[in-house]
Amino acid sequence: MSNKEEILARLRDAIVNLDIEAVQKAAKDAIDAGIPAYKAIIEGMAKGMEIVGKKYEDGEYFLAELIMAGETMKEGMAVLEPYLKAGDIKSAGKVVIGTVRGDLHDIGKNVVVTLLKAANFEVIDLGVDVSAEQFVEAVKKHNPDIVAMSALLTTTMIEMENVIESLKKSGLRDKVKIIIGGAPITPEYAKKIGADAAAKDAVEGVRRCSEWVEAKQ
Ligand code: B12
Repeated sequence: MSNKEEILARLRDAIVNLDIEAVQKAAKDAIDAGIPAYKAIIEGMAKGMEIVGKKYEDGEYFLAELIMAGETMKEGMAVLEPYLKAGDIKSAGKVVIGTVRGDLHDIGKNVVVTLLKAANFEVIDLGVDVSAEQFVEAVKKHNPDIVAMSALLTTTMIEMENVIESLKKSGLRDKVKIIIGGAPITPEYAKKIGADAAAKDAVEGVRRCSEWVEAKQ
């Protein structure tokens, strides 16, 4: 295993072990070793979150561990965030983003927000548990290029369709591109509900947003 692979594995394991000190140390080592910050997030810490999710499914971890894993990830993000600024993608557009109604998961959304900002986007972050009405109001108020939605629960992903329907009813649907993401989201689902794209991770999502904005310019 190369030094870089070893550091990414340490980032992953620190999340799984809910070890804040270890994640901070591994995040610093990642920067020192020249690993791009986004890679440390996606290929290190986010991989750890996947394992945490599996352990929860298997009954080995409980809600308390999920919360601790979320906190550990936030501490790691805090170390890496300042280094994301040197983003290699350059494009300026405006994005309204939120986690849909009923859903409180925001770690993945926050990764997307961080990478969007690093790529020079103006981001209006509506937070979690965002209703269709709130999305519509935000689009009216901010006139964004893109609406981005996150859902982590199979029971809340249906809210995305409600948001799109509400945008249609308000005559705003064709003014924006819509991208959706989160663990249960697939390109097929995006197509079914009339979104423009689905992204499997934040890097892919931000790349897509950049393409849309560049095509406009
Ligand atoms: C951490 C966590 C929590 C934390 C959330 C803390 C927080 N502040 O977000 C807490 C403890 C609060 C929590 C609560 C619950 N959770 Co939870 N949680 C997780 C866990 C372990 C990790 C999620 C995570 O943060 N992953 C890391 C991030 C980086 O990944 P991500 O979110 O997938 O995001 C990436 C991509 O999907 C993408 N992305 C995400 N959003 C978007 C948006 C756009 C626009 C784009 C482009 C990309 C994109 O980019 C991100 C980065 O690359 C998952 C398991 C899993 N494997 O997903 C379960 C999981 C999502 N939770 C689950 C459940 C059941 C719950 C609860 C119902 C538990 C309970 N009994 O109360 C509650 C629901 C609360 C609610 N109403 O929302 C289930 C969902 C099952 C299902 N299929 O519906 C999962 C899958 C666990 C499991 N295996 O059973 N949870």
